[in-house]
Amino acid sequence: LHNDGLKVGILGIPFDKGQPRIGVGNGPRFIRDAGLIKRIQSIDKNMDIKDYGDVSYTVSKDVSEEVENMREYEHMASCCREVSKNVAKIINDGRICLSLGGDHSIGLGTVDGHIQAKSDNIAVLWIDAHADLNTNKTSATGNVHGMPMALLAKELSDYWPYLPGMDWQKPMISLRNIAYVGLRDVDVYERLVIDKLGITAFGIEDIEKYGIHSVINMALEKVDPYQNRSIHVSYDIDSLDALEAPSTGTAVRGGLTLREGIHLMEMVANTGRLGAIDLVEVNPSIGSASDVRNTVDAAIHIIMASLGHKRQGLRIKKIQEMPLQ
Ligand code: HAR
Ligand code: MN
Ligand code: MN
Ligand code: MN
Repeated sequence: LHNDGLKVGILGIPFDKGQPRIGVGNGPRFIRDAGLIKRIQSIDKNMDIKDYGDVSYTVSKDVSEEVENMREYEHMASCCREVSKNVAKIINDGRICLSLGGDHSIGLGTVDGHIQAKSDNIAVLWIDAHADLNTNKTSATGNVHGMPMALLAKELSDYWPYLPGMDWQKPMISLRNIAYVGLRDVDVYERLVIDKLGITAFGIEDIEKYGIHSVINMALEKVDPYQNRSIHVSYDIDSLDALEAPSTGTAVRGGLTLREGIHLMEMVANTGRLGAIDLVEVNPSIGSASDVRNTVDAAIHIIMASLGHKRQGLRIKKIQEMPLQ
């Protein structure tokens, strides 16, 4: 079996201060309560799964200063520092780190932890309707979940003011090793940066044109040309169409189908180099009970595909694997 012996570490990050809506902090609990561990274990009974619980943090004194146009900066900075440490530890334990958000500002901490553990040798797929590439000068909202990519990128470090208490965070990833998939709601300045710096970005129009399979092959070819990097998939649930995943803070119609989301994760799983996954922006306070069920279920399907679950449409289990009557 391809994934026999896979080791996984689960980290809950119930952080909601990167955006204005309440509820997204309950994402980890809802995803766990929907049977996450049992369903992952069903992929392979030999898989070694460890739940590391939820990250907690206190706002530290060195981040007490306000930063212009960054709401709840001190919370984001303090939380992400803990997230980074925890993610690095899980990866150093030899596990694929599955981080459950929380809003997407936590991506700063998860990618940073992955960078620390793999000494820079990572590639990032940012699967999202949004680019999350604003600085505090370009953001129209001040919501920090729209900023993690700009904080992570080496090439953008000169565009930030001094950020108190963020000295632990080194913008070590080059935009060369980052690709977007699923974009369809990008701000003017974000678009300017994408074009000017030549960031690999596949908008929803590209998926329409080339199909998800080719798009992911092209994206991986760009960010990991020698096929030797640890892959980080930061999966914003709002990359999916609003009908597939309605319970999220900034839903956008016309997005990925769940089939496309699953297929792209199967492709990443097949590389054998998946190092970390974030599953963010599931907000159980938005929509009806069935909206929440659908959104959480979509999240679990995405996660299962990333950990080696195979759909049984073409490939039926071998006869030897069936239980004897
Ligand atoms: N670009 C907008 C902003 O900066 C909205 C982006 C945030 N929405 C998300 N992130 N869900 O992917 O505020
Ligand atoms: Mn505050
Ligand atoms: Mn996002
Ligand atoms: Mn988004």
